[in-house]
Amino acid sequence: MVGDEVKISLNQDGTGNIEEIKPRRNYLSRKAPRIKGAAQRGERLEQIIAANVDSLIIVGSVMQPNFNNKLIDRIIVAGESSHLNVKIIINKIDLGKSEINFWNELYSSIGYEVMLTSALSKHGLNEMRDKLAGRKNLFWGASGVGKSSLLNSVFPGLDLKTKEISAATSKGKHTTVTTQMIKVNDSTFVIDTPGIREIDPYGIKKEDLGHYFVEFDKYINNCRFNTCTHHHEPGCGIIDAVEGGVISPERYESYLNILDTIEDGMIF
Ligand SMILES: Nc1nc2c(ncn2[C@@H]2O[C@H](COP(=O)(O)OP(=O)(O)OP(=O)(O)O)[C@@H](O)[C@H]2O)c(=O)[nH]1
Ligand SMILES: [Mg+2]
Ligand SMILES: [Zn+2]
Repeated sequence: MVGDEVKISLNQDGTGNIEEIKPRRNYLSRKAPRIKGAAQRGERLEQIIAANVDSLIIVGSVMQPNFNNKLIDRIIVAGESSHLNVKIIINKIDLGKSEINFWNELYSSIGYEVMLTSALSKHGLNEMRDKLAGRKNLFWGASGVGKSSLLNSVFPGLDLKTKEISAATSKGKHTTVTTQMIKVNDSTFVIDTPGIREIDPYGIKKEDLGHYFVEFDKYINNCRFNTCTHHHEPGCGIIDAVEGGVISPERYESYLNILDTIEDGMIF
């Protein structure tokens, strides 16, 4: 996988063989996406995106395509369950910013670093470069939000392929097709990935999902049952906190939305 540390042996002709894959410190994965049109048989397998990552940089855009908080929350769950440091970039702020303050404040208030950027007007790019320094950073998000454009703008010379989004659907065209890691200086790496349409986090049980919504943590001990899924159970500390206005309804809705896609009693 991208990010794996391996031992290789060199052949005389300059090619090499992988002899050993070092144990992974962590890795990011999701359930392998459904194949369009194909009948789904059996379990969906785990698809590993990259290994040994320090920061997961989740990228969304103000518009073209519209900011998709549900997708962001799903990616956050994948990152938290892999114990990665998670940061959020809201790109294309040159296209308008007012509605974005809401999301900026929401994610900041629960402890995530949020960067507002524009690859076009260059806003926020110095801050972005500083936040990436000394780490292995994986960029993930929907197609067309500007992951490759941002990387090109921050690290001149990268020359990653980018393409305009579809005028008809305002969706990206899946321009980046393979995941690649690039060393941008002695201690900093970036991993550009293909845009995703959907993400189902892999290997999460219903009763564990709440742990990957970081702001739920304080209230989970108030739940009457320790297997509470914060859905309908009486005496639920999370539902109380949502009703009391201390957990955002948008985040709780995302939680329910993901919970709904986890099959009962299964680690999927
Ligand atoms: N207005 C504006 N357009 C941007 C900005 N960043 C990127 N774009 C444009 O958005 C389009 C998509 O950018 P990409 O960098 O290819 O997006 P991506 O996230 O890498 O997309 P995939 O590789 O398909 O996942 C391109 O036409 C970019 O020029 C920005 O900050 N502002
Ligand atoms: Mg790209
Ligand atoms: Zn509960």
